[in-house]
Amino acid sequence: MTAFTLNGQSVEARPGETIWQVADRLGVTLPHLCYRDEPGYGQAKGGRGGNCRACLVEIEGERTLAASCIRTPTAGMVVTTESARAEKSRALVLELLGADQPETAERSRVHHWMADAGIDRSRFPARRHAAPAPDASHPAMRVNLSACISCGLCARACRDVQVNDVIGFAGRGMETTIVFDTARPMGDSSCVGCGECVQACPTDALLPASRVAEPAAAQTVDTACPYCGVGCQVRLTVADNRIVEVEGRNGPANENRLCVKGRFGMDYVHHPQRLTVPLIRKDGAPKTCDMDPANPWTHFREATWEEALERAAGGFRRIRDNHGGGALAGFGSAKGSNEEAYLFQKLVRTAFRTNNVDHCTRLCHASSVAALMEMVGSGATTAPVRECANAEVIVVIGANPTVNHPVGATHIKNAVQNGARLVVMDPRGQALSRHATWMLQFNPGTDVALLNSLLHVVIAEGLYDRTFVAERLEGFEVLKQHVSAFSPEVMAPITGIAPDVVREVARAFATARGAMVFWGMGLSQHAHGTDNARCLIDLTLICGHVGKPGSGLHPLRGQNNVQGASDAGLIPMVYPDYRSVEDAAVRGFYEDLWDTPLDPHKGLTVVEIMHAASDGRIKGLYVMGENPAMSDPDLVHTRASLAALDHMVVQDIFLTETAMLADVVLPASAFPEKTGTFTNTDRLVQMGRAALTPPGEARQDLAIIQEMGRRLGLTWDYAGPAEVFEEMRACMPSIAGISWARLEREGAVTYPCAAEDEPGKAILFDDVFPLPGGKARLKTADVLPPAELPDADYPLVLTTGRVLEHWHTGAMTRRATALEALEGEPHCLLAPAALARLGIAEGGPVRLTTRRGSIRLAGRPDPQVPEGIVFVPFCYTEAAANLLTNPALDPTAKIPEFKFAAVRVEADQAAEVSPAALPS
Ligand SMILES: Nc1nc2c(c(=O)[nH]1)N[C@H]1C(S)=C(S)[C@@H](COP(=O)(O)OP(=O)(O)OC[C@H]3O[C@@H](n4cnc5c(=O)[nH]c(N)nc54)[C@H](O)[C@@H]3O)O[C@H]1N2
Ligand SMILES: Nc1nc2c(c(=O)[nH]1)N[C@H]1C(S)=C(S)[C@@H](COP(=O)(O)OP(=O)(O)OC[C@H]3O[C@@H](n4cnc5c(=O)[nH]c(N)nc54)[C@H](O)[C@@H]3O)O[C@H]1N2
Ligand SMILES: [Mo]
Repeated sequence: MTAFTLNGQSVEARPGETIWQVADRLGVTLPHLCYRDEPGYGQAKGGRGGNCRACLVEIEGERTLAASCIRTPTAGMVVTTESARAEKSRALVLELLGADQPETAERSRVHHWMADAGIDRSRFPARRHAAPAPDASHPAMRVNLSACISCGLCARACRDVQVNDVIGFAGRGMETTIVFDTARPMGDSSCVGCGECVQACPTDALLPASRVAEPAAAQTVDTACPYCGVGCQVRLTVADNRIVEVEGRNGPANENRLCVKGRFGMDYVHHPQRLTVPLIRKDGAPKTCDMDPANPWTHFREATWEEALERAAGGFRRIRDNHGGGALAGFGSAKGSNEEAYLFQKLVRTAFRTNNVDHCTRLCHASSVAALMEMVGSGATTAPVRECANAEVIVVIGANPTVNHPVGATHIKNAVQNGARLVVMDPRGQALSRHATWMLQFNPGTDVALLNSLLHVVIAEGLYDRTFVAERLEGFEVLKQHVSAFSPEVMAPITGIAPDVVREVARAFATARGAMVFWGMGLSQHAHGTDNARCLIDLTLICGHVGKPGSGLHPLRGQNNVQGASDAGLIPMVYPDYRSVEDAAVRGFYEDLWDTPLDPHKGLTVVEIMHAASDGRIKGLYVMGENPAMSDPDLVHTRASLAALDHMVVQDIFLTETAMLADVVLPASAFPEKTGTFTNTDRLVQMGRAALTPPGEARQDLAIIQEMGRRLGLTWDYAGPAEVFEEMRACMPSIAGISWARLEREGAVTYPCAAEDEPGKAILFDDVFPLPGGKARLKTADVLPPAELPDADYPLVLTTGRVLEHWHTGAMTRRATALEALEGEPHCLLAPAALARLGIAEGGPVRLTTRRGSIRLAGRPDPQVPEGIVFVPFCYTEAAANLLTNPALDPTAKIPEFKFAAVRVEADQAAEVSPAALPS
């Protein structure tokens, strides 16, 4: 602590604290414009402000006034903020800056501080005549540089915080101005739309387009983002039951940051196609996905809730009573809350009387979870994303975080800025490649070969952590023996990676003090996905990179609540907290708790349920918040299976492709309309709070599930999510210490958390693994080919995935105005040379055909895609990628091979690619 005098009082500064921060902490208000007291903005690279001079203070013995935002006090310093000289100087600075502020700049902090200082208007003439014309080229943001004070916060936001490096400065003196790339319109630049600059801008120079005019009577609500597993905390500004602005809050996972979807993609909730009344299929209407989501009336009629619920539950009752519970199944939602997931699985197990309950995790990290469970005894991440700040080496394999976990990616890029070395292993290049020390662009589907060769080097060169291996692991000798056959030289022809590079990476990884390992769908979505994960976990374990700072296994969880939905038991083999349905003692516990006999056999998984539907073993399906008619593999078969069901009930917010095949459609609540808890990829349980009321007659998901339960004979009477959460705590030791009241108070708590006075454990397994004997178990895997290899008829490799602006099946994001404006065209990506060789013009029509289906879309050149591969995002209903994909399953995890199929690519003869099917 440093003792000094502030306005005549003795005060103390904490280490590193500036005069401004001390003053602020003690309630002394000082204007500030170029300075932002937030994580990331203080980083060394861009300096920490100090250029606007609005925060000047007087320091005894110094001739000039000092900018308090960059000055740290020294012992005995005498600082005055309220001297006439300081006050006058600050007022003058504000007046000078204010001279250039347009009158209309309602949100300008310059105006705010002027008013605060009692200045009505500036006495100076406006000087800046040369400001460029307002730029409205971006669908989500407006640029008006006549309000810019050149404070540089936007450039720091872009370069230091989000590390996108799009905004820079051009010009000198009075001509200084910010530019996007080389002075392009914002909408044509490489801007990824995160809006960090808008959030940072202290004037109206950068504004969200949604809020150019200030609405009257706005309120704010603190909640979370509905998209990915990073779990960003947001503040919604709401007026007239509409969201007018989204800003990042200082949550543990996002530190005020957001990405384009979170900030500018929330208006899907206001889309005119929201379901507002229950629908019942008209007698005889064909079940087809070929209908207009804006006009359900061709195939459905409106019903009252009473009729729709009775029809929905009555159908399930009839099937259960005639064919047994095993003829029913449910798909719960990783987009819903923990409480909804828990009640949904409880409904399936106790009212349907079957364990046939699953969700999208099956299509996602099922293989990672299977491998983690058998090897370390727990399926969750062992350390949070932000631990990469303490890592010496960071590995990203089979994941594309700048696109899919954009705010998580900023932490990775920040760590690299601060000296961490990054290894990216991916057949495709990506935005992280340029931050990587090693970019291993290896052949798709050869992860086991690559990882085994890394294991080979680490063991052959004796680089593994001997103590960790001896004390914490089982199976090392078998692994050592096994990988001796997989030298980098032997594997190189398979992986395409030079042996020297493999050796270098192996050495850097093994000798790092700490290493964080992130992985995603490129590793998991293979017919050998569990083997891929096993090898990666082996590598991490033998190097001892678990259970200490800067280290950990982190399968980047996808949906905002896929971790929580899995924890809550939306899985056919386990009850909440991953306890086996086949274990009699566990089953007895749940039979007591839920006061009903339970099915002793594990249930069917997502793709197995589809098969059972097509051969008539499953007759009734309840789908809440999933869109399998777009997200499952081999859609021709999947859609036929769904259409073959006797009875399907879909509870969603839109008439999705799946809902189009339903018998009853129930209009539900969207994320900003509900209160509940959500668990992110870091195991952080966070509170989502209702900010809006659902449209029309749409109801809360939790209420709909309960009503369904009652009509199936359950005596449920939960007053709301808090009561459900309390029941969950009673049967889930992992969250025993997280009470609803605590969550309301703290907003976010990490599990496992055993007691209310414990903080929750962010880094797991520092002493034992939760397996009998306490040791982790190494596994071995052999190199096996993907299920379907290219041949003469289908010579290329099809890989599918995501784009930044869209969410999965497009149900939400294609109805978000800015996102659809940014990326509305169905397209595939090919190596530029491959596109040229096929005679396809840039963006020209392409036909992709596999053994299962054919789609037509625009062909775009992308130098990041190697020859021989075509990449297709699966969000476009007009060109659904899953019509093409291979349903071959991993034998352990039952995950389909979304990342590899044999495909034929041709220039399409017909004139042009059809425009988006969704009416605006
Ligand atoms: N914008 C957006 N963000 C999302 C989502 C979304 O739909 N849109 N979905 C969310 C969900 S649920 C999930 S699960 C995550 C998924 O996030 P990611 O795991 O990042 O998802 P993908 O883009 O499907 O695939 C990741 C990478 O795998 C690579 N890959 C392909 N084949 C192979 C291979 O054989 N080996 C290796 N090692 N890599 C390969 C691809 O080139 C790609 O870069 O994203 C979440 N975030
Ligand atoms: N080809 C290919 N296919 C894939 C993948 C791939 O990489 N390639 N990835 C797979 C992966 S990792 C995943 S996770 C799955 C995702 O597959 P899905 O979960 O089927 O995809 P989403 O589009 O996220 O579906 C969410 C649905 O919930 C609805 N919804 C949103 N919020 C709410 C709410 O609050 N309440 C209710 N009731 N409904 C709501 C949305 O309208 C939407 O219909 O896709 C898988 N499919
Ligand atoms: Mo996922």
